[in-house]
Amino acid sequence: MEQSTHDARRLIVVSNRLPVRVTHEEGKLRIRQGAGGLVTALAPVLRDRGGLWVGWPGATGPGLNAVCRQFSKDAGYLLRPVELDDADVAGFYQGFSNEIVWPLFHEFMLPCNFLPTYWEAYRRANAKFSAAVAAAGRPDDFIWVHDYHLMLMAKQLKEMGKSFRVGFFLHIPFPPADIFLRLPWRRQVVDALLEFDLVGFQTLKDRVNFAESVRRLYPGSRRKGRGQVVSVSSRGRQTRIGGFPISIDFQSFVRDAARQEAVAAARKLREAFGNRFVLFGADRLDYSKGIPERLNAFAHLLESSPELHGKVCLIQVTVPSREEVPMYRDMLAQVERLVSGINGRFATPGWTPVNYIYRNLPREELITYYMAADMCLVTSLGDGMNLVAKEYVACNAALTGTLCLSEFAGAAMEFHRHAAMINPFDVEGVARAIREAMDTPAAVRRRHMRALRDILRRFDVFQWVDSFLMAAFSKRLGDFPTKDG
Ligand code: GDG
Repeated sequence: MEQSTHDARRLIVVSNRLPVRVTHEEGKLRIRQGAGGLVTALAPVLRDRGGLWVGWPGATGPGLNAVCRQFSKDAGYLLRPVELDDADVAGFYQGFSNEIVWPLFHEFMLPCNFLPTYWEAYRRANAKFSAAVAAAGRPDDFIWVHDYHLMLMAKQLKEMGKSFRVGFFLHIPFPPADIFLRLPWRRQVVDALLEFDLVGFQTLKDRVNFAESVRRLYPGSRRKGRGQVVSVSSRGRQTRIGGFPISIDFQSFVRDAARQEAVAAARKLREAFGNRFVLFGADRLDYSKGIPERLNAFAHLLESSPELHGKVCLIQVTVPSREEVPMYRDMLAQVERLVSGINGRFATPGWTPVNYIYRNLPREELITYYMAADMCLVTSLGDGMNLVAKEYVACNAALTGTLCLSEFAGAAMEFHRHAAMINPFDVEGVARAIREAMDTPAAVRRRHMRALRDILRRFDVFQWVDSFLMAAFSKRLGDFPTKDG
């Protein structure tokens, strides 16, 4: 019943970036579908309903609308580019989004730069996205807004006289109230979020944090319901809030990891490392991912366990990110210093402790590393979910690997029973987890990996889309069915 209600509606997805890569090649604009779980999960839904994706293409120039139209024809759903000017990019994207919301929501106070001009730019840019939706939307469309760049849209759409049903999903954590309430524009942000019909968070912890901020700002607010989706009412308005842990297209990773080429490449990679225990990490270069902490823990392992020299190595893939922000440039220098410090100190002929890769690998290559690694290190200091953890599990059909997972990643909520859980700030604890994994009998590893894969098989990204949409259209609160009911 519920399914048919939401199936009937056209969907408009809104995200800061369109799910495409637009590049200038030989003086012309080229457009390609971006990678990533979100677009994989949403593209078929958009195609089925004749939907629309609204966002910033990242590049601009004459011919942009034409390449978007061409892409729309091929992809089966429409792209609606929102053009941002340099001032928007500086104040809204680099400023408010990346120098305020990103650090604050990940509980890093020091990088926060609470410039009032950033707030103005944020409002202005959000209004551009809202205007694009207002112009393209039909009254019975469902608008699904993604992430922290666009928290003001439901309110702005109402101010524009539009009464769409609007849902929001936050991909990053929602911080504890004592952190969130330091935001100078906290009331405006909370008021705007409460204008959505449904606000989705990665975990119940994020939902609880949000509800607590609402309660602190509006002591008269009330919570109703139990389970995955509850409602908060404040000043006469009811908003549904829920936990919807995002996932990956599990079967596509399983398929790609089963390809003959992938199996052969993983075998070759393993041979290159011999009998060594291979640790693996892959992250965007971001302070929330705990890369220096991971390197420090690895250095501690080598320092405290000389018998492991030559027997263990770390492959660290770091993907360039936000290179225009000074703090990210500083972090790159810090990571490179740490890597060369470890290698300089411990390397011997034939053994390089840290294999450092600073580029975006093609997906097939990333999968090869996932398949070959004995342990994946996810040491986030804060993370909405962490899809690397899930992709590693999906690629480990051989059931030989161990997932080492930060208790501060959203994925911990689902995976904590079967991963080696660590506090990323505790170098001794992380080093211990690595040593223990090296000594864990194969049968125990298999059991845990199988259990992790069972969780992922049931909760994949398609189930995530379904449960969010069902919750958005249902009148009831509580839990929303999974793929198998
Ligand atoms: C935000 C939230 C939340 C990494 N290296 C390469 C590569 N990757 C891909 C992985 C994965 C993605 O990047 C990273 O996803 P994460 O979830 O780990 O992190 P964020 O980018 O910070 O994402 C996060 C997510 O939104 C979804 O809601 O889980 O908490 O911060 O898919 O595969 N991909 C390729 N080459 C690489 O070298 N091709």
